[in-house]
Amino acid sequence: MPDHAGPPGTATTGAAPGDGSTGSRPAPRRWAVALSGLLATAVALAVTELGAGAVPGARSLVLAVGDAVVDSVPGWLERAAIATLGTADKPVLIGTVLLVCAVLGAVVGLLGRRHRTAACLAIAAVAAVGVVASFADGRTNPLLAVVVGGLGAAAGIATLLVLLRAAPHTADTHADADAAPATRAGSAGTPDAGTGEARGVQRRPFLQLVVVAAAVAAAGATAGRWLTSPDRVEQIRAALRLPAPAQPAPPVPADADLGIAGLTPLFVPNEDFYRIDTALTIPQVDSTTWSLSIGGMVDRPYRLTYAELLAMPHLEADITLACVSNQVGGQLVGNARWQGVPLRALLDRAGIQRGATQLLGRSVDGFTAGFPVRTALDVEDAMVAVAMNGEPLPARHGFPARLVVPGLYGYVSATKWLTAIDLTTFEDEAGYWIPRGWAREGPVKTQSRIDVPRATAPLSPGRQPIAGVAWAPTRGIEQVEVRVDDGPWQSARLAAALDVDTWRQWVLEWDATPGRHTLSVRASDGTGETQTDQRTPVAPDGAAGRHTIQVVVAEA
Ligand SMILES: Nc1nc2c(c(=O)[nH]1)N[C@H]1C(S)=C(S)[C@@H](COP(=O)(O)O)O[C@H]1N2
Ligand SMILES: [Mo]
Repeated sequence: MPDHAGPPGTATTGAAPGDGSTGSRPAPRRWAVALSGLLATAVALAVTELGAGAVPGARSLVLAVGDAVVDSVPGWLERAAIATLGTADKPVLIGTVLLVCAVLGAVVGLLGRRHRTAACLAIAAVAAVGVVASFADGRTNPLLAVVVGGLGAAAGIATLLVLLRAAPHTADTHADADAAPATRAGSAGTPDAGTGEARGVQRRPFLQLVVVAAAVAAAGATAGRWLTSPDRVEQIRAALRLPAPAQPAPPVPADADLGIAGLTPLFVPNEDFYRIDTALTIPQVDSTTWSLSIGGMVDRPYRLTYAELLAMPHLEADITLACVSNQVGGQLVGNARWQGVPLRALLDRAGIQRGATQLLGRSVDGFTAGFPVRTALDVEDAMVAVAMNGEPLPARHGFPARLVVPGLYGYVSATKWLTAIDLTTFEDEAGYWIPRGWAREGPVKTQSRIDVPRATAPLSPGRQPIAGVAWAPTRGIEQVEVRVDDGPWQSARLAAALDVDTWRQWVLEWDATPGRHTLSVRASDGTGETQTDQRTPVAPDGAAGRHTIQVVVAEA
């Protein structure tokens, strides 16, 4: 009696290690090969995850595929997905990629039932898709992607071969008495069944290997995710000490924040600050291995580590950041105190070459945003920021470094998880959103918003504030006016101005009378320009129009 305690099938597969017919030899059971393929794919993915976590500059192939999907779907579909799925769009996408991998894995296993070489090649092909997706968005070092993908494929193929050899057969002449009894003899309904031999299904050794493969996959994936986990980067971030800025922001006047209940605070706390980005998962960038390169059309390209960036003289500035997708009256705008290195200092050191017209920021996640070189040099306080409201940038707002440029919408300027600043031209390369239907240049439009009263809140008659915020970064807010119903435009009281780049709170005391009322606001910026009444949609260059709300005041 042959001993099959070792990897079963070693004696029988020697004749047909690869493709080709297995002759009269029984084929492994379908469920077993499907499971083998699934696990082989899982092990392959886990190894790529581990590689992505362990090697700086490498990145998850699963996420690369997800991002490639996001990048290649038409803009309208991306917006529709965001509209219908909301913040669930990203988990749904990643889940879909994993599900497709699982199905492909099972199919690969079934293929491996009779065609092992083909199945091995199929696993390599799945890994290759991930590698190619990594090339496409250019966010990983291509060589690292090949290495990580290759290791994953090798691990997957090895797993597949081991499991296929061990997979129980529909009929097996070498039935092992210790294995599960042949209770299902004849029930499989395969052509091989019913040879009259004792049919043992060698399940136990196979299932042991299944457990091992599943454990390897789970451990690899967990370790890989841990290495890039928020917890780890959060620990690094929490231990950081920021230098005192060489050029601190001017003191905040006492009456810069009116302190009205329900009114957005002058500085939006980091936890409440709006977040907009295309990232599937918040990039967790290790500041100890991160660096920023300054290159392209410059005389002296160079690279800075995080420590070097911290060692340069810092500037502190209060800058209101706005999203081009902000609707009139919307919440995609916020004000924070930023600290970082002035862009001009970084550019002077590199020496900008004649002909460079665009400064393109590149993110570790492949996102890019570009704006005129002139803006980078002329707009005071444009910076590579490392801190937000007195703490290192939160991961979701771009840790370890991001661009902040007063007066420009985020989509053309505020690159988070910044990894490179390239001097180029607008003809040579366009930022992420430009080919997706957004304007090449994105100056922030003068806007104002009513925060108080809330349109939905029940109001009682009598004296109460109408209050909100108004912004026109780089130009400043000169005047805010409020109109009740068809009355005259009345000047609101403005909070003290911090800076032209900072929004201003405003308030108008209103003697509310019972009934339904329409409240409108309009701001005038430092150039004397007043907000237009003409509403335009957010695309292509930001919403225009005045915020108007309806309120109902109860009877006394
Ligand atoms: N890497 C990266 N940076 C990015 C984006 C992005 O999608 N990816 N979105 C930009 C846009 S559209 C805006 S409005 C701001 C928002 O910055 P916040 O999320 O810190 O508020 O980030 C900008 N920087
Ligand atoms: Mo944005």
